Amino acid sequence: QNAEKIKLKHGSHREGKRTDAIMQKWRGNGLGQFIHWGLYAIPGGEWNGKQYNGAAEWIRSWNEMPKPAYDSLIYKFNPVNFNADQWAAIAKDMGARYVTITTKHHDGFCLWPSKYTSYTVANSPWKKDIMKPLVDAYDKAGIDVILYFSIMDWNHPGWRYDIKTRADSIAFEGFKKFTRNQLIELLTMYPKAKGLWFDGTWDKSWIKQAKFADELEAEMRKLRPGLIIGSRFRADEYGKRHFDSNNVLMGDYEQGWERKLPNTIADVHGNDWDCVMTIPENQWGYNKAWKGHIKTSTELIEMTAKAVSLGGNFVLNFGPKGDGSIRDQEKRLALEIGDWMKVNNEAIYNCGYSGLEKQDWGYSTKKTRIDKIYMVVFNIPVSGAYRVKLPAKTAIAKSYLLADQNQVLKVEEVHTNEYFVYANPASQSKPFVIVLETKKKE
Ligand code: FHN
Repeated sequence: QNAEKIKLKHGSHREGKRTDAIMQKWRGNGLGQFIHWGLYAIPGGEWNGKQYNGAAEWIRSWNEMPKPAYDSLIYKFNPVNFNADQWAAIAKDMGARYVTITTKHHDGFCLWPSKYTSYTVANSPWKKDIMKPLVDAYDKAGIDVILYFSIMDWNHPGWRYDIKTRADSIAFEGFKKFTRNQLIELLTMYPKAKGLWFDGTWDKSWIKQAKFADELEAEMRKLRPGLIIGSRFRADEYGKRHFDSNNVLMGDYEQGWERKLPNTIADVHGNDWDCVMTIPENQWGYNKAWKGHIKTSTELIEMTAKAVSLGGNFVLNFGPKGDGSIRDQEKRLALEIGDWMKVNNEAIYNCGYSGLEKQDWGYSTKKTRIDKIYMVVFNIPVSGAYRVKLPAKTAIAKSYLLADQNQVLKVEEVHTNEYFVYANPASQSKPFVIVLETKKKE
């Protein structure tokens, strides 16, 4: 469409994907881990013997939860079983290549000793910085760290949902300074962090700050060249979020895929994106009583493959307990995913959209810059024949199972550029990968 473009001062500042090495690395990560950890992990979704129905990290907003009682959880924050190296090892074994960690969620509690508020780890019985050992441990494990930061802050006296009066405006100006200070502080204290993952940016008060947020973003990018910031940070001057008033993505990647995945490549408009996913239903922070459907490792692997096949990354959330340990169910799932990744990660890392028509057996990914296609199989055809349609002038040079490269598979061209690959995997209970090495057709 040739719709006339609106002149925007605070819209997107780039069209198309970033091409620098830092972003290419991010794009090729495939699988990530999300960590939601804060004071909410202590009640774990329960207060006075009653179970909160919402997400555990939102318990402060529950009528039954007295705000002073929540806020004084800071005096109970003493995670004696916290071990940053163990967390990083779990992520590494799972195959995660980046991690997003909540430095501060909506409750305003800071996992780093911020100088700008007293509501931090420094004033808890634990006293010590949590972010530093985490950033160091994940970095040592070769996992990139992204800092999650909630703009909405229930603890700050200047926070407003909207700005209606002059008093609101004065209060919010103070809040904006505080927010800027904290962000510069985080980037200065943790220079290894590769990006910021913003949240809590949907309220009117923040949406009205197009100029401030745009300038702050520019300042942060200048301070840390290559910094990755998604589409949740700021709105344009018309209050449009994620995509500006000209429908151009704001930020380096689309951050709208929360607990859902796109279905076709058209859904992602040629942008980078990642999907953040919970293991149970909508629970991010630790909840003692997971309810409803708990995703299996096979489902999570399928989501990972689907995300990569549509050019995105898949980020799986963990909610460590108040004492710093990670629940057994999460550890088990991480191990199961990791077992699969150890054999099949070639189909996930540095892979993206294959350009091939979707087939019923699963999802296809393609290695960047190499003529290799990976067919990640979730539905086994009774016939043993896996249909694949290649672009014109492309042929299959060789096909084999990623788990057993000696098993060369029979390939038959059934129509021009349409093939059957015949496979008989040893185990039919796990997803598996068929590799296609392609070549130019003579
Ligand atoms: O309200 C939060 C929620 O608690 C959680 O942090 C998720 C993660 O993407 N973000 C918000 C909801 O969009």
